[in-house]
Amino acid sequence: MAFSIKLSSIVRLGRGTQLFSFNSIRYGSVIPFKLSDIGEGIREVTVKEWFVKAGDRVSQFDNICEVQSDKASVTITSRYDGKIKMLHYKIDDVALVGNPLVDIEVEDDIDNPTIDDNKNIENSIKESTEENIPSNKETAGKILTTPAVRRIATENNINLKNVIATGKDGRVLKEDVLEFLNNQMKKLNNEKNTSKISMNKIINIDDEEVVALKGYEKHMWKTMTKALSIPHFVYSDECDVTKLLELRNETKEYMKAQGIALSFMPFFIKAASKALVEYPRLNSWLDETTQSLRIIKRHNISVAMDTSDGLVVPNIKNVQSLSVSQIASELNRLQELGRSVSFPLADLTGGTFSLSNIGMIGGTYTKPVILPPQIVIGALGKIQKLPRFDNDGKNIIAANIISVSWAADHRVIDGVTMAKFSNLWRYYIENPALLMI
Ligand code: CAO
Repeated sequence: MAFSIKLSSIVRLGRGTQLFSFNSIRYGSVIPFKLSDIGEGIREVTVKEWFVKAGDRVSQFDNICEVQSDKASVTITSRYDGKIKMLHYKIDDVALVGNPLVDIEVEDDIDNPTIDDNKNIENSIKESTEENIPSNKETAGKILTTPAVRRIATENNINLKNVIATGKDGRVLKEDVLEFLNNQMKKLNNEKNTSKISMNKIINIDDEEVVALKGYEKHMWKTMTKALSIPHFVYSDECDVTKLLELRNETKEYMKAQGIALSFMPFFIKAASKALVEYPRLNSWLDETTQSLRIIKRHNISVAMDTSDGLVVPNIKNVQSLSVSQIASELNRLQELGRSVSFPLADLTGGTFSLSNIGMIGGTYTKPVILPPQIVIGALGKIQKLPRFDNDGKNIIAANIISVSWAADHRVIDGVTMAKFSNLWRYYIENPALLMI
């Protein structure tokens, strides 16, 4: 469910007359279509896919491109009818909010107008804008103009004080605003060319490559730097997963027939949720400013996921109400999104407790890093066949062992609570039938 930016561009000019849209003010005008503010404090995005190329015709709401911030993927749709003149970025380039994504040669509502038609349009604009000027000469911060022109300026983040006015009595005309826009475009293109030249200078060294951090990598930088200030208490243990292996082997094929790939992870997740029922404080967000814990009843379990674009941590919502197979199905869905690296924002936000399974790669113990504002993360090592004493303590048997390491924010969680939680989690994992009830 990627969200799209959809803005109506119909301009109504006085007395309810709908004359034309802003994008058809002048037939053939080239308009920089800028990346709008997409919320969540996102200032820059990486361009992941173009749905258009130069020369393509687009209509309002047609898909232009897919961009990815450090939080989500967003499909950008056209605000204009017209022809794509130029794409400002290549795939994987970083685009800044407020800067042009593409140039669009906008079209008039009237097909192929003749010069006279254009004149008529211009005239009707003039007439209508004149009609819209209030009798007391409406001003905006002492700038004399019409509401329609002011709206165009607002849509394009233009401060009217910077526009050279050529109208009567210093009035800013829409032509002035368009001229200003054109100049800005030229300036921006020059700046882009200059920065490209200096960047080439840096990376054209034979034995080095400069790689700028992007998207999820930048997010990892931010959250992990923030996590540095958290005093981590780490508690590790091992757990016999022999019964779990059997249970999973027994059910795996059946689940596969239902279209669900069942790994160990859904059991680890369910066991964490069941243990959280007993230790609800661990499912919290820490508010450092008010020094308070927000204990959350929903178990939105975040799962560290390896993707081609780096570490992403989507979460499975309301695990407390889900069965193991429902968790498996949700995990499959997230893994599918991980393959195309296109997570909707909703899957990436709201996590309350984290698990990281790195065991399919290897490793025994690891020290996981907490994902603030959460306060606990668990990490799993590789399942290994290891010699262990049986329950009587007399015979050595081949046991299937997995190690688990919990990291807790020691400002708010003490070691004993973490150890008790871990024991309960281990109990569920060693008696996995309980997870199916
Ligand atoms: N030990 C041994 N085998 C394991 C295992 C473990 N701890 N965990 C999973 N496996 C097995 C699975 O059972 C599966 O085998 P089958 O094909 O026989 O079923 C295989 O390894 C691959 O598993 P998977 O990756 O498809 O599925 P999963 O549910 O176990 O894990 C996910 C899902 C998203 C956790 C995993 O794909 C992933 O991305 N892990 C990396 C997490 C990570 O990057 N952690 C580090 C964070 S800090 O940088």
